[in-house]
Amino acid sequence: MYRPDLEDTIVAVSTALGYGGIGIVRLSGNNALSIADGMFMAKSKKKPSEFKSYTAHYGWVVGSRRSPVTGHQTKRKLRATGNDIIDEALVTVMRAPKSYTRQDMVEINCHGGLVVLKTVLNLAVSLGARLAEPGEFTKRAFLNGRIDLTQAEAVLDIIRAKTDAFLKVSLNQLKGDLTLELENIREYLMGIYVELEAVVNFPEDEIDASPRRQLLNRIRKAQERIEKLLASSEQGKILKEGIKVVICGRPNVGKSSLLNVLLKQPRAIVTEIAGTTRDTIEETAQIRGIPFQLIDTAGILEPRDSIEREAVKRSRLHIENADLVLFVIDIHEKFSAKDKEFIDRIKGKNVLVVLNKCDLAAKLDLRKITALLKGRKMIKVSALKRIAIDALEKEIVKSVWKSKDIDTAGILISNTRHIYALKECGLNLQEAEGALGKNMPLELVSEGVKAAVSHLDEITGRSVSADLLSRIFSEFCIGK
Ligand SMILES: Nc1nc2c(ncn2[C@@H]2O[C@H](COP(=O)(O)OP(=O)(O)OP(=O)(O)O)[C@@H](O)[C@H]2O)c(=O)[nH]1
Ligand SMILES: [Mg+2]
Repeated sequence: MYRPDLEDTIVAVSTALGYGGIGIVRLSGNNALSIADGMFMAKSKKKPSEFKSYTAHYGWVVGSRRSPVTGHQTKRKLRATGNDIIDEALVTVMRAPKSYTRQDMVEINCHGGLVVLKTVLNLAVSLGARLAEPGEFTKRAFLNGRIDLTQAEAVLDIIRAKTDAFLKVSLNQLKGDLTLELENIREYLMGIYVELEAVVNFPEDEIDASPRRQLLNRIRKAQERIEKLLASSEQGKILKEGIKVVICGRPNVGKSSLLNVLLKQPRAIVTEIAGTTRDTIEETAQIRGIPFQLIDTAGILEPRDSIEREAVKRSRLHIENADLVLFVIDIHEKFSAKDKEFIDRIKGKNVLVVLNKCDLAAKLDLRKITALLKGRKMIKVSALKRIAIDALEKEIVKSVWKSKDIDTAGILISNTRHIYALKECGLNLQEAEGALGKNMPLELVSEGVKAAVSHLDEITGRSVSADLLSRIFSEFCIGK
């Protein structure tokens, strides 16, 4: 079948742009080998098209101003034809179908400089390659059936993983663990669908009450598997996106000191002057293997100018969107109306009360706090003297991470697209179950099961619109 999006030979710099020991220019497509022949001179005097698959060859990338280079040439001859050595390189050829894209591929390992890589890239383009779009190599791997859509998405997750735990989960997905589970459920549902259709089309074989009950149980089993996948999404999303923790409290209680201690670096300015932090400060940190987005806010309550007004607006917004609020109080001070104002702001939020400055004598009446923040966990720490910081970290993790362990061996759903489709699939099964239970026509049950299957197919990419595909792959970096 002619696939226009697979016909061109594409080229891209696959390593991050910037200075590096090496940089890789990657080609994929029918003409990858002939293009490489036109720009690479191996020391062995062999052409890339003569290289064995998966062998690396040392040589030079040579630029052609007038005509492409063919085979090995002496330096004098090179100069005479207007060619120049652009870089020393190592070239690997991976022939179809045993390559990332299932097409002929060439990887040119050059030096990792911006000018070098750009020149090599332009050279490939001048020989007929087209600049690859973001994620186009992985898209080809998907379109050529080497991986399914969840595996393609896992590649993106691996590149963007913020923690070891999420990296492991994404690797499982790339290995095909999620694909396997989804395909198993699909097969199971298709079995039910085929049986239902047989009865719908040959009504003389209408099933009686007992098989109806059996069918109901089977649909429920599939539903349980979908629910199990969905249940993992809370952990999955947290591992992927991080947990938003907002540090708030009135001025001078030690919010910025606490941020610095949790980050293990002096990120925010700390002074004894109340109102030191005016803008919100956001940083990411890993606490016990879980990614956190820590946000230090201004403690100002009565803004004096437009900058402070904006700061107050931002801290309110952050509190609204927080997964966890660290409400900091100075244990060395008496409870004040300002503390109370913050308590009003964090009503209804997941709050951990941090009683800071425990290295100093306590003047705070804890009963007031307990009464106002009923049921909220409290912990005494000293950001300055680093007292009980370990315990605080444990409490932070505990208040957002409900289960004991991070199960990186299993499947964790983390992709919003998957969550949405699984929910839809579950709803369709629920409808089918309802129709079956109420003795409604089996056509309705069959329709529900079929719709459920179509949502699974959306996830794996068995049936996916071109629009969705381009949306998914546009998130990739160029060269992947
Ligand atoms: N003794 C003692 N002093 C602390 C502790 N934590 C912070 N401080 C001091 O309290 C003062 C205020 O600390 P910051 O971290 O700037 O407080 P903040 O809540 O960020 O203040 P604003 O940015 O003004 O809202 C500084 O002088 C800190 O050194 C602590 O645990 N013990
Ligand atoms: Mg501060």
